[in-house]
Amino acid sequence: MRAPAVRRRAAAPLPHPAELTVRIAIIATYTHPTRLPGAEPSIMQSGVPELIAGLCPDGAHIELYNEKDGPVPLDGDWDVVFLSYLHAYYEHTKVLSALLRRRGVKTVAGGRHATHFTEDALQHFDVVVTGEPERAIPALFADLEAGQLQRVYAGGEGPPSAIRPYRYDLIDRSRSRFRLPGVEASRGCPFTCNFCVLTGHERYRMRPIPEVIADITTRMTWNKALFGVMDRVFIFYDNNLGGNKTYLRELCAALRPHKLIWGCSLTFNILKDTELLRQMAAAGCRYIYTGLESLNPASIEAMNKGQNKLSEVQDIIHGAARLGILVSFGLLVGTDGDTSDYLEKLPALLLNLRFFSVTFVGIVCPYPETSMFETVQREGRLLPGTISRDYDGYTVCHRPTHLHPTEVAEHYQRICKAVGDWRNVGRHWLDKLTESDLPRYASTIAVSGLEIASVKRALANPKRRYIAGLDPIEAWDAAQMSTLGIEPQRLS
Ligand code: B12
Ligand code: SF4
Repeated sequence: MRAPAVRRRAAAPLPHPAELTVRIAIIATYTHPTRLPGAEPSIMQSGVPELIAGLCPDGAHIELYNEKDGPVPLDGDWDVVFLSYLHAYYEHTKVLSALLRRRGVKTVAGGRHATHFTEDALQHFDVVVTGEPERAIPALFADLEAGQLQRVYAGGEGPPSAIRPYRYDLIDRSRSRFRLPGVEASRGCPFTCNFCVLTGHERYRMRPIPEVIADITTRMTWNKALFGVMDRVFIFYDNNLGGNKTYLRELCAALRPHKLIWGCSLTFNILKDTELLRQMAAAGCRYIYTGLESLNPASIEAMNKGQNKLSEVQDIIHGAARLGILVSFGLLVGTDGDTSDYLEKLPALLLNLRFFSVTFVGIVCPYPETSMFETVQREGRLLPGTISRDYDGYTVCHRPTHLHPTEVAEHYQRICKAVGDWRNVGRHWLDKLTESDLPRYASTIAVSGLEIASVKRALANPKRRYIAGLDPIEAWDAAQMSTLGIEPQRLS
């Protein structure tokens, strides 16, 4: 066991906290939807490690890890470990924290789950940071240096100009083979979908455009893997890059001269604005992810997602493709508007629309901070035995209005198989490859086919039931929790 000493540089006078030579690891944790062990290296990874690294003292020794890329060595010589996790990774992250704390390493939790469940997290981590990290992390290091580490640092919601440049230089590409570099231009979202963890919590705020461009053009490091296909390609991490049209137009104008290729997430209303899409294409956008969620009007209404106009879906997909942008959609099953009849027909509806690029199929999840959670809890519809691990977007955690949980689970598996089927991927390639000759459009289409095929990877565990309370957590985590005396977080 090693004492959690904070190393200082040898030279006097007393160093400013900004110069502490503390040894830090920053880990974005991960557990797979199948609940089987195994990594899933991919383009999409959390950007939190390089974000927090940019807020750490100069001179600190910093290592970044994304567990999605592979296991993290827990015997590292670190003083402080920051852990970022989504709700479903909480049980696993508690285990990692316990193993690190046993060796005297200080652990710091942060993110949306830690912000909502601060008291619970305090039982498992030395420090909990709530809200955004820009003010909290420097304060934490100043206190660490002074030997007065607090238990909670409340970051709140800061001005977007406070976002510091990400430490792209610390990304280890030998571990993160496929991931693309990412940047934030905005935070929050102006919409209020009933299932979204942002709703009512995160106002839409935009960074000054020169700072975004400076990060991209002077600090970003490119992934040279895959024979140059990913060279000079990046993603925006924004939940909704289109939250303010004027800002997006100006951002595109500023990006255009740099001749880069990028992808982003934004909402349906932007996809209808052909002129704006044209400007995005000219600025290098080749990929847009949108939460379409459903092709059933009653389900869209139940989700409070009125910005999605279903009658326009087909025009939008093919209009964007002609401009050289692939639109990929996410679909959710198990919402209150869903019926067995609609879910049965869904694969056929997708086929009729020539709409093959669904890259995410999920089961709608009542995250505890959402209005959806309030409703299903008030109405006694949460399934008994639900724990945080079940909040992964692949597990039925409540009883929808018109469906039994087992029906949701069955439809979900059938739809994943249909969407991820190689015949569907083949149709996607045939349909889209010729729609534009803009540079990199073809490689976007080719790579996205693999993303579509990956939808069925969530089904790789034949024992999985996809219903809260019925699927055990990962064997390794369960064994560690039993040894360490850690209880799962019960949500119902
Ligand atoms: C990359 C990504 C993924 C990756 C990697 C996830 C990972 N390992 O963390 C993959 C592909 C695995 C994934 C999967 C899913 N994701 Co996802 N994903 C994202 C995405 C696009 C970017 C995350 C990111 O890097 N953001 C940039 C960082 C800087 O911001 P941030 O994560 O919001 O963190 C802020 C604070 O919370 C805080 N913070 C976060 N961690 C920490 C840690 C410390 C120590 C501190 C101090 C601060 C801190 O600092 C940040 C700045 O304020 C976000 C959208 C978004 N813009 O955030 C969705 C998002 C996180 N995903 C979401 C969802 C719903 C899912 C899925 C269910 C499917 C889906 N709809 O896409 C699955 C399953 C997740 C699960 N099992 O629970 C939701 C929220 C989920 C949740 N549990 O809260 C988001 C917010 C999208 C949305 N609006 O619906 N996702
Ligand atoms: S549009 Fe997307 S990010 Fe915005 S509230 Fe709805 S689900 Fe959340």
